[in-house]
Amino acid sequence: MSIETIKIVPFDDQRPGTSGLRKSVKRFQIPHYLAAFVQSIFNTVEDLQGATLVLGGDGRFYNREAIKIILRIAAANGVKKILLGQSGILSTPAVSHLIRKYYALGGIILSASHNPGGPEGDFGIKFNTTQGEPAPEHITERIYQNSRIIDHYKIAPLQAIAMDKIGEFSIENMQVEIIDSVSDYADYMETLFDFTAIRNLLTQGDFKMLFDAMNAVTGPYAKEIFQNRLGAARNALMRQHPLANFGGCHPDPNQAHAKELMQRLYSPTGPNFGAASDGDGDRNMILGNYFFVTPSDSLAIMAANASLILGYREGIKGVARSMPTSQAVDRVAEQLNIACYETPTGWKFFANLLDDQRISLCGEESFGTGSDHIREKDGLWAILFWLNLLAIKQDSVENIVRAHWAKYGRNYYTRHDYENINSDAANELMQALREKTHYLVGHRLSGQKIVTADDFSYRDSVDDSYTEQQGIRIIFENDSRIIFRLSGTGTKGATLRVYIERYEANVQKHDLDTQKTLKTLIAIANVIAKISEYTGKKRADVIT
Ligand code: G16
Repeated sequence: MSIETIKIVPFDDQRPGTSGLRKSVKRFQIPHYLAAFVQSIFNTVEDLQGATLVLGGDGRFYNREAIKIILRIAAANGVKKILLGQSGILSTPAVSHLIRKYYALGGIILSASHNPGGPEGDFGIKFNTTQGEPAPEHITERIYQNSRIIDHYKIAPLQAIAMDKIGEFSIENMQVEIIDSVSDYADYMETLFDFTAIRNLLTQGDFKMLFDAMNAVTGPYAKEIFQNRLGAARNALMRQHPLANFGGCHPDPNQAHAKELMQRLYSPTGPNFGAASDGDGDRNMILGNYFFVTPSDSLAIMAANASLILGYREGIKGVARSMPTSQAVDRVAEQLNIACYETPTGWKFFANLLDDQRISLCGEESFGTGSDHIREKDGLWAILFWLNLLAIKQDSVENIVRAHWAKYGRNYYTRHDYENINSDAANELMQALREKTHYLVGHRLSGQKIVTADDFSYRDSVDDSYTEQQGIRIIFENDSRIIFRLSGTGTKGATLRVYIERYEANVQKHDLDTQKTLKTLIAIANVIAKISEYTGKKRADVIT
């Protein structure tokens, strides 16, 4: 073996955020930057010697270069085998599934998720553990602490790496198996959903669907699942070819960034069903003709209907949502008489609840829904769930949502994002709010009494781990909420997220404009947090 040891000076900015280490591509291209972080992962993870790991990414710029470096470092650190997606491509949900299916020690996912790609865009790396879940905070913190003191990494010599053809080769003593990126995942989906019913929906009658892969990782998965296995029409997919810069788009499946999809759905001749997923395939957006389903409602509707779906026929054990996600699913859980957990933002906080079989479904307002089938949120899974539901109910997306509201009430919901603001100003805004929470309880604002004002903290009921400062909550006596939080996934300055929610039981009032009906709460949020003063912005940059 001719393993080299490369001496380095540690980097001081490798603390993982909400979902792994995300930085600009340019930062990752600095010599030794990626290698140092990968070595910190390997220094931290136990039982690495002789282990199998899964490796792949969303195909963004720098994916292939990063894979070549990671393979050489893995070989030098005693990894026995790497399962690598063909051409370096694997969606985040597919990695989670492969780790579980092949009993791997863990996996490395290369993605900055919904952040833009290309040489001027972002790159990212995250480590998932044995159950296929994002590494919990105590592991990411150990990786970070290691990254501050690391003074060398080990690497196998440079060699040609053929990652485009299914097959096997070795680097030193490590075996690399190039696997089909799609088939294991697609096979798994067939066990969870009634593909015959969905195929009938898509091929008989005049039902039309349109899926926007946003030139990101899910294109090949969508082609195999929707077209090859389910018979969707040739024109049912848009932007299905993965591109290193996502065609210059922001691969975030929401109303602001999937504009063409929105336009095509908001048309009298538009499809009955529309959907999109993000850079690495874990997020989803669900649309009907002239109709947008909020991610929070989507979770609630899934929970209410899960027992109709093949993989969940036995019923669901419990549900969980991140704190800023609307409380729509809480009402379903109450009716089903199952537990409902409220966790901090970040999929990793669901992992213990899933592993301990306390919950079957979980979701987040940030366009993420998933279940105990893997340990990541799963965009195509959510879309298949909806298609399966449409096939069973033989009704429109809009009617299904309206019937749900009629039964449970409607949680009007919006999120206002103030992007790329000065980090110091953002932290000052949050600190000022934190101080205000001490005297807000009991006060009335626009006639509504505040019953809770705090900075959300969470104690994990499975392993007793504790997390604090997870977002300022202002909750009113009528269940309305205003939540303030700083994003943990951005790479430029800070992003302030303001989440606003109001519950409406009266079915006669389920057809109001969301922004208008939440106007008073939005105004209160601006005043309490002095948003314009701190950010210099009069309006949010993105409203979803
Ligand atoms: C990541 C996490 C999600 C989380 C989201 C929040 O999503 O995986 O669990 O909800 O970040 O983002 P922020 O901190 O910016 O609000 P993704 O899709 O970027 O991996």
